[in-house]
Amino acid sequence: MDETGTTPEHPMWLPEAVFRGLRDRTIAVVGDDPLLGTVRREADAAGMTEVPPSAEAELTIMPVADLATHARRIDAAAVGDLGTEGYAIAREGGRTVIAYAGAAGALYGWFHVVRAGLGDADTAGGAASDAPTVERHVPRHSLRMLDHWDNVSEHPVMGQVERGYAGGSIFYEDGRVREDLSRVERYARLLASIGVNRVAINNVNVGRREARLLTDDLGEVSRIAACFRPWGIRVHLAVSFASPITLAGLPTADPVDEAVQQWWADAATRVYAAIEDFGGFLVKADSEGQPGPFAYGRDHADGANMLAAALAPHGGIVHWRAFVYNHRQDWRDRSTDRARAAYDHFVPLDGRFADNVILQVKYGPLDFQVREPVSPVIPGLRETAVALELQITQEYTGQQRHAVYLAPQWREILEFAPFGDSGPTISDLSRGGIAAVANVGDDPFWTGHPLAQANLYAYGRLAWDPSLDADAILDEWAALTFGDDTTARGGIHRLLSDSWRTYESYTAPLGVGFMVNPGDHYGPSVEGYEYSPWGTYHFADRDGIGVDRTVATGTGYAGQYPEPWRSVYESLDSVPDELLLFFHHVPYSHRLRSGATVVQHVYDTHFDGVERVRAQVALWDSLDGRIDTAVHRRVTERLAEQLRSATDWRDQINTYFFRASGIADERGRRIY
Ligand code: GCV
Repeated sequence: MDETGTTPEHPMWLPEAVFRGLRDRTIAVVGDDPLLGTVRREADAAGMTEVPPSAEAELTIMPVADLATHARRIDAAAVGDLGTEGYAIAREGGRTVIAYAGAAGALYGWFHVVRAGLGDADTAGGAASDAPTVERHVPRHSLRMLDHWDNVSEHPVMGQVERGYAGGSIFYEDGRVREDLSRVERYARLLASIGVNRVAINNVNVGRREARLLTDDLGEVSRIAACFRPWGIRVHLAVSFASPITLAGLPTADPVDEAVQQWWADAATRVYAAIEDFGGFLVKADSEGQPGPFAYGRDHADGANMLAAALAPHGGIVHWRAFVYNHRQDWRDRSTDRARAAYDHFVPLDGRFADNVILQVKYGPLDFQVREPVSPVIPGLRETAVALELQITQEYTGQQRHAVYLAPQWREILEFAPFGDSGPTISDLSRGGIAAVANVGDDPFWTGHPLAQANLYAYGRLAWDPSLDADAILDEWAALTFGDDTTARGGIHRLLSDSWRTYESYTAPLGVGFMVNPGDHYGPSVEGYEYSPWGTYHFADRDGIGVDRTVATGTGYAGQYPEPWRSVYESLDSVPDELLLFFHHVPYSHRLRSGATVVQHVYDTHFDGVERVRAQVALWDSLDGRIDTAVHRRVTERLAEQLRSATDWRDQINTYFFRASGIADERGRRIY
């Protein structure tokens, strides 16, 4: 607490201490792009001394094109093509050179050096005789986006940030854009340090108030864009497909109507007049009550292409979400399968989307569950740019009250090879980049649970390089955030490293999904969605549980995958245990590949999961005194809630399965 009685903003992963090793070192910066200005200001704030370019500066940042002029004979051929955002690092004799082709590369190279350090000053002044070795860093995905589900005004049910667990919006206050956007500036810097380059600043559920960001509030949006611009980040807006009606009073929003097309074209022109580097539109259409082209008998290619045409002259992009399904399903109807919906809607449209349309696809076919198979839409779309959508905000993974490090899950998704091991991965197939739902708010710790900051950090690092190891990212984040204490860092590593699987172990088992409280999606409610219209059922009865999604006897969803996965998922002999109940309805006594029966697996994992949380609590307690007091206190509170909630999950799930199956725990543990 400070003297005003409030907890000061916790600095996330760039506290002052991180810059210690740069103080009083020399830097030469070549170039005059505004992003180089940002680098100069950063270096100055870090206590570096700017010197004219010469072989002796300890850090030189220069364009590849000028490398020949550098006395240290860096091989420009080894640097190769860096694109607009890549950089190369050459180190030799205590000197470091960052070579860039586009100015954003200089900024990312700067943050690389902040993370990795400048090297030992004692070796400075080494001979300029040997050409230094060169390390290249080029982002794997050129669009690395964050989607904020922020409402300008408080939503009566969802609050200001839909599925936000970290307080109010950092952008809006009292129904308008905040006067003081200094926190957005600090946020932009943090995002740049992990390579994020696009931010959508409002909820995909676009209310009437939010729709006006596109028109009346452009001046305000442009203030937000100005906070992000010095950090190489472009701003996008989520727009409502019905805007021509709701904002302009047109009688229709039909995408083939010329007046509608003109309205969007004019809207885009006005946006670009105000914000030259505006990124584009993000659209949730015909989904969960949002308007869309279906109302006019048009399809989603018609809708997306109309917006794309409006943005194309300005270089803008449409992110069109594939999250389209019937949310008014009758639970009695066993022929409709929500998991099929995105593929059924979008794959037949493949090849019809304009070049500046990106289809944004959630990683799984349902909705950000702790375990889902990877969406078959991504391999299914061969001629359309696809962006993978992840969820950093922990809607179904503990809502930033449970410590759940999500990078291991994201790594599994990114490296999944839908056509078999020798084929492309999901990362390869996500040609439109990666997007993720953001997890920050105006909370002093930014993310509610201070340890949830690791997820934001890991997202940026993986979007840049999906091959990075999840544990290595965790250690990098812990070192930047918590400093030199190796005991503290080791403890944080142990607490978080496997926490996604811990969470999975005490919640919905074997890929069956949901079982959460309807509405807020927190805590167990085994039958919460069973008779609802939302299409997420587990079909448990006295004999068994799970959804038959096979081609042979079920909904046919397994057939949306290419081989080998279609066959792997289709057969009980090959389906991975963790997805068994997503693909098959089986008796409780069905034996998993692990050897345990389904019901015994449920008991074992749920008892074990709670013990694992108990161990996390003890571990954290042991770090008292080693971690900033306010951070320690907040995490202690959250862990207490996690233990309570995990116990609740264990007891409800175990009891449900016991009552349904009548099969006792082999080990005779307490079931209610
Ligand atoms: C923004 C789920 C969430 C909604 C969210 C929606 C989406 O249904 O519960 O809050 O709405 O996904 O991704 O559009």
